[in-house]
Amino acid sequence: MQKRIITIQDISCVGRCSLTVALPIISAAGIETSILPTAILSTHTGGFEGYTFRDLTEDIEPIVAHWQSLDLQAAAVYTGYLGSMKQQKLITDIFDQYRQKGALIYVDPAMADNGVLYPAFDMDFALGMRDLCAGADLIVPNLTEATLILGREYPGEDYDQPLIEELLRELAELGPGQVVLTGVSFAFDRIGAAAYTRETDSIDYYFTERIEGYYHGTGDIYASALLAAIVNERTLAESIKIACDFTLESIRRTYAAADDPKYGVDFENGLGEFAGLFV
Ligand code: PXL
Repeated sequence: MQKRIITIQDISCVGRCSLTVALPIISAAGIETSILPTAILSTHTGGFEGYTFRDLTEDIEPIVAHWQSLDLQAAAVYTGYLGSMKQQKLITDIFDQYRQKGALIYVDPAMADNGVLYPAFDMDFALGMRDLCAGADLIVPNLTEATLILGREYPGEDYDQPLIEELLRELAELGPGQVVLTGVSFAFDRIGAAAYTRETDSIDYYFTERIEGYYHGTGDIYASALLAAIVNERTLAESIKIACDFTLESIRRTYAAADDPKYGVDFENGLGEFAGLFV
């Protein structure tokens, strides 16, 4: 039976992040992608002025109630950028429902980068995200999000392997059995991810070349590719590699074209090869 992932994130109409990347990436991996949009924005909130924002919180319960009447199954439920704290509470109930159906609960606590929260969020929102992560099986924070969730100081570039491993184990203690930390770098020209599995207390790393600059939406691309690989039964170590390579190649194309990274990166031209991994 074909697998289905339910993903709960905003629609940023322009800017290649959240649902506009999750849908094509997960679909390309052969998985049906059902969506629960949390908000509709004209663009994402990173670097654009005057964007529109329509909150869709009111639609969440009726949509999920209808799905329940269909007994809709899912291999995973994946949350990304959320519109409000009320949504965090509603999603806790969705997690409970789908955990019972055997779904993997997957949280990308998309709320911050480079030591700062995204413009729409405050510390209360970050605490709500911590609670959501506690109820997940697998989480995929960047270093900023990891430190916000743990109430620790953001270390900037000033960290070493023992600190990363401490963060991984602390995050897993909150609840998730597996944690993937993104944006990890121990050498200035290399960047990648660290993956922790509590059951075996094991840590895997994967690094690629670092391309200079800040590229919007790459966390969402990474998270979507990672989950697509996991639901396609790749190991966690294989999946962090697949997601890192896919994200790097997307950044590389946008860098080579000198396109404005505010509009996200060219993942589209990697989808053919990505799909080929899963046939
Ligand atoms: O890529 C994360 C993201 C998703 N959705 C919206 C955003 C951001 C990051 O800024 O603003 C609306």
